[in-house]
Amino acid sequence: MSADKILVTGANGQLGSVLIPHLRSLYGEENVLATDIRKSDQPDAHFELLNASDERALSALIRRNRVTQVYHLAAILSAKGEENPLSTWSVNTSTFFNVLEASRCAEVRKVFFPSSIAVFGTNIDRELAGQQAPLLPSTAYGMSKAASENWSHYYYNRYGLDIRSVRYPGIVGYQSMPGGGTTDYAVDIYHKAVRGEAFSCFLEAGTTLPMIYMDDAITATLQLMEAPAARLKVRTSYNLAGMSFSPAEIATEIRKFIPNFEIQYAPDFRQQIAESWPKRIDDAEARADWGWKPHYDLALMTRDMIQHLEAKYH
Ligand code: AKB
Repeated sequence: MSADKILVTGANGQLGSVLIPHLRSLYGEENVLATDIRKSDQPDAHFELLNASDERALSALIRRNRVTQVYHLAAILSAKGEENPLSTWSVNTSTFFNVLEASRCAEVRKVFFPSSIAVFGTNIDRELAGQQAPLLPSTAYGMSKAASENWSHYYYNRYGLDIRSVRYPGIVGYQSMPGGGTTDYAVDIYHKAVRGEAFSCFLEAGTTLPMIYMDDAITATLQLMEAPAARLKVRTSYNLAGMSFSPAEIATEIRKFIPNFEIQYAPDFRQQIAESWPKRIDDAEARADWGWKPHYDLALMTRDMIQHLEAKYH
């Protein structure tokens, strides 16, 4: 079998920009094609502009490059998505359909699709969301992810397309900034703290949400994509957990390193989104099926974030 050729959409985003170097070290620099709707500010010989809503362009690119794996990361996130729900639905689902169809009709062997904890709503026990909990999302973003999960299941069963997916919690990392999500505060807070600035939090002090450290998110993604297909029983999307914490808890942890760190609370519309999501995720099936186990908790993550951001800012 010839070498894998990987296509990543949404390559400039929070996850893509960190995942791509990992993919390149696994598959070879020239075998990972990064694409995004906007040009990257980093020079990259293997980058192409691509609007994944453009079915023909996506399909041509997949064929031209003999792509065998697609990581479809392009999406509008939960908070930004509420500004224009219909266009969020349209962008998120149309790009996904384009990936599904282009993959099915070409030589693509595997697709990675990021789902989210946003697929859950207030109809479940928010203390711990199980793998099989019914999905009643509160946002257009969540609805687009829930529907896409079902379409993944459909393409797998009907066409044998090997689509793999996790429901990411909020991703926290020092390498890149998120944009348009409800969990974004958990990245921003570290940047403000290390720069010696006070932080105004758009969620209330006690709002607990599931989160994961970037290193663990990357490990989980690669582990799932490398797992033998026969072991994967969930073909919608796997629950994935890292840790859970509230803004007050992260502030307490930060103060162990930066004692004079100040936080104020000014909840906005994102509070309601956060309150519709579970506080904790039960990822027993990911652990059993492909050996998932997170490494980072809040204390370890905080130490690492602060160390890296100190080096960046001071
Ligand atoms: C968001 O906040 O929208 C994302 C997510 C949890 O999917 N980070």
